[in-house]
Amino acid sequence: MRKNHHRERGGSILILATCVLFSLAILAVAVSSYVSANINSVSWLKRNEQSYLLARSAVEYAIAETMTVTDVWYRAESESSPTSRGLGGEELILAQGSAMVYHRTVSDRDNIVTNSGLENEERRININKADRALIASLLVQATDCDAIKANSIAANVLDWRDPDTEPLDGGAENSYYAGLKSPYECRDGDFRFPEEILLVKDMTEEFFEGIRGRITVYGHGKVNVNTADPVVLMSLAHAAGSADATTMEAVVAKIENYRDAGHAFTSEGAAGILKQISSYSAVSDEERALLAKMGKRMSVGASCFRGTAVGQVGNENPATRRIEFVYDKRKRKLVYWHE
Ligand SMILES: [Ca+2]
Repeated sequence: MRKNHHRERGGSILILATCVLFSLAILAVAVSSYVSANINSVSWLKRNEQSYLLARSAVEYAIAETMTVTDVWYRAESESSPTSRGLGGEELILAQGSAMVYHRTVSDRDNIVTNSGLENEERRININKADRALIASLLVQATDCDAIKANSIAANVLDWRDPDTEPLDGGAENSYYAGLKSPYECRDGDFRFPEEILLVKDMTEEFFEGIRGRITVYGHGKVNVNTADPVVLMSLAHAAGSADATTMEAVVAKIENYRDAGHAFTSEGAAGILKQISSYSAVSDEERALLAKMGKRMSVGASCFRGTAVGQVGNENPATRRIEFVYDKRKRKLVYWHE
């Protein structure tokens, strides 16, 4: 009897000890995975911070490169040769990881192209500076908007940004926006970012898709004839008015051919542009007249640059950070920064 009692006690102690050991084992596993998870997250946070700093370095490097460009006409695009390095597009390889700047553009016929380096912002039309004719022409050239509608939307764009509250012919001011089901105020000031144009009366998502890569709120307001895409060039021709389609197409083709041959326009004004084209291909009187009119909306300079800097650290599960930015060389400051 006594012996059995001892055996039962021994059994209970063994079960208890096993339970304690089992619990300790579970605790040890839990602690170790907690510690390891924390080590991993600390390590990831560190890599994340490093990749951010690398991206910032790439921004600084690209800005420094814009300072070394003395030619005002510098063609920032490298679309003619996608493998060549664009301005500020050198890959920085450091011990911790790598960083570089790239930009994406809507190319010739609506293809998205990724290029190394910076994009010249003056290849786009500045919606804070463009006149009604140019905004309407862009809508016609870049979307399926008809001319009458485009002219009305262009008036709405001008009303949105002008300080007065008196609608232009066919335009819309605060009286229209206040009467909407979900009313909002007309800006009566400059667009702060391109997407704001979606608030303008009759601007649809579809129209915006066509123009988004071709508009900006930065830069001096004239379009750089060295970097503008064919749709923007056609809009400039169209906005000049009066020329027939054949003349407009011929002028745009001659500008493109001149650039594609590796030349750049170097002097401001229609006369300089015309002189350079004439030295390369024959220009008819109609084309000459059209170029003279286009000249007032064109420049040859690049002073604003856009890019996306990407920093990356680690091979497996790399930490990646991106910074999209616009640098205004004339103002010597970053005018747009998005992380
Ligand atoms: Ca207004």
